[in-house]
Amino acid sequence: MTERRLFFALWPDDAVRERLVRAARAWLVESDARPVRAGNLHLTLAYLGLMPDWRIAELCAAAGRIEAGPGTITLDRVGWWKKPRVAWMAPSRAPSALLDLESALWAELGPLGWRRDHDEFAPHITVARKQSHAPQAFRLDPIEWTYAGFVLCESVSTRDGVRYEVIERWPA
Ligand code: 2AM
Repeated sequence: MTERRLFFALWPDDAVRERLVRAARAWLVESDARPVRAGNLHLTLAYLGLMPDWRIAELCAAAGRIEAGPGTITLDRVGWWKKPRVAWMAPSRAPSALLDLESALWAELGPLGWRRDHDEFAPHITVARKQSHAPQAFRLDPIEWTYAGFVLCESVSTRDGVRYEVIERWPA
């Protein structure tokens, strides 16, 4: 039996990735944290964890039932969480389309046996890991990101570190 580490996410286009990388580089210039590689940047909607790959079909069926609609996220805030040691970029205000999408996803995942492991959705994009101290203050030039869909991703461990691979895409 093959097990895979899976999560649903919003997957930025290349232009947004590039802006995130550039902004993170400017912000974390004096940090020894590990920047997330451009191709791995994403906004997690639902972390599912390790599971047998036969469950992918039911996840895909559940995702296919969602009707949420596209949205625009303005990433205008940076932050740092001490325990997971991650530096992130986030919207000050999450658009309702994004909140609806996350709720719709969990509404579908519940009957399949998944539970959110947190009370509140804190949409963010992790831009660096192993950030052991609070990074310097930074004013992020707002990055506008219009997304039109979401993805199911697999976290794959490689010799060069983790790589996220898109398994399937859906329109939002
Ligand atoms: P992040 O969203 O803060 O970056 C894949 O591991 C993605 O799922 C990562 O982006 C990770 O954190 C997110 N995630 C959420 N909960 C997680 C958990 N309990 N374990 C690992 N990753 C988790």
